[in-house]
Amino acid sequence: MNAPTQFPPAMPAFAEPRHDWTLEEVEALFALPFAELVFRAADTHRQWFDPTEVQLSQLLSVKTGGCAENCGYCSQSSHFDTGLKASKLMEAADVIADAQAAKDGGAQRFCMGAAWRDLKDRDLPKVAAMISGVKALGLETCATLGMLTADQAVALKAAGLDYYNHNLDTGPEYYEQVVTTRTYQDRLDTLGHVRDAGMSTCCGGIVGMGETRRDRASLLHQLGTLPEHPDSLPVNALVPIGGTPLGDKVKAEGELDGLEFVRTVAVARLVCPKSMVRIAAGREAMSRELQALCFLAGANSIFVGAQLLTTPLPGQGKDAALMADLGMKAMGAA
Ligand code: SAM
Ligand code: DTB
Ligand code: SF4
Repeated sequence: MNAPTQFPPAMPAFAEPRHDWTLEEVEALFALPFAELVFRAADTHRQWFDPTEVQLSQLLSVKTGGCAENCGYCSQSSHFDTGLKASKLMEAADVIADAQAAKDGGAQRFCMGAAWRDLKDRDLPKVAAMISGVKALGLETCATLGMLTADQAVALKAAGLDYYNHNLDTGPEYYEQVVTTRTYQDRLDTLGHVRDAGMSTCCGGIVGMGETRRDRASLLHQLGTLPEHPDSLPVNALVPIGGTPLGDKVKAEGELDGLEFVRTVAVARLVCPKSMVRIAAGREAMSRELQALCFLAGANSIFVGAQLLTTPLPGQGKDAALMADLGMKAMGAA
């Protein structure tokens, strides 16, 4: 009998993080046979993590709607009529009470999101009070407040902020189809300020906005060639919002195939092997089987609770049942 052939060529025995990825290499990963890609991603996943553990974050929209940016997917942009009711910045005490409830529900990280183009210095004291209050509960803290200056990043770090979420959203080539009120470089600059201030970065993007596979590869190429890979890498599946240009486009043209979402998760795991790869937005519309495939392909983080910022999540009951059925547990739990 002949010896089994090796197909495709062997992967490196140990997946050390690299920062010199070429776009062609990332595209070649996307093009692997599905089972080979998922196998490689699963192998890399367990080189760095316990594959039965999942990190749990909970979001709160601390300032909803009325945003000046024109992100073509977003329910909160004032450029589009999405029917969302805007509200002003929450009081710190209310945010801290919500964080306590999130902790009681099992969340490890609490992320405060604001529908802002950028953080204004006048809002900094209130935001700092929220962060220090949440941190005092023993939760990891995360915020996503739009663009930051270098000084603001230092101030947030001093208040007790562990993570800052700022997404690249898509590859540079598709970017102008998504948003025109800030540049790709603006996003990279904010990420630089976050790193320089000593905070951990949470940075990813959205798939299913009508982009090509090359655009998805280009996003992951950008993330994989950053000076430091993101500590958390959210892969959002577009939640199509009626009234937004991209939500309406996707409703008319059809949503991204689930297997392509799994491929994106797997390539994220291979390109950024030590990052927490999160199945972020859109999980409510995913079957249990699709989520299980994502975990197999290297996802190890989710948002829990009833909702993200303005869109629903599966919720505690369904998530607990899925974790139990998959034999998975919260990261760090006994
Ligand atoms: N305003 C801040 C900003 O954009 O940087 C922070 C909040 S913003 C809502 C955070 C991220 O949520 C966006 O960068 C985008 O990746 C994601 N997001 C927003 N709406 C989405 C949607 N409908 N579907 C999927 N992801 C979405
Ligand atoms: C991220 O990448 N996904 C989260 C978090 N960062 C802030 C936000 C998803 C928002 C989904 C749409 C909504 O709920 O409004
Ligand atoms: Fe504003 Fe953020 Fe929504 Fe863009 S994604 S419109 S910056 S809230």
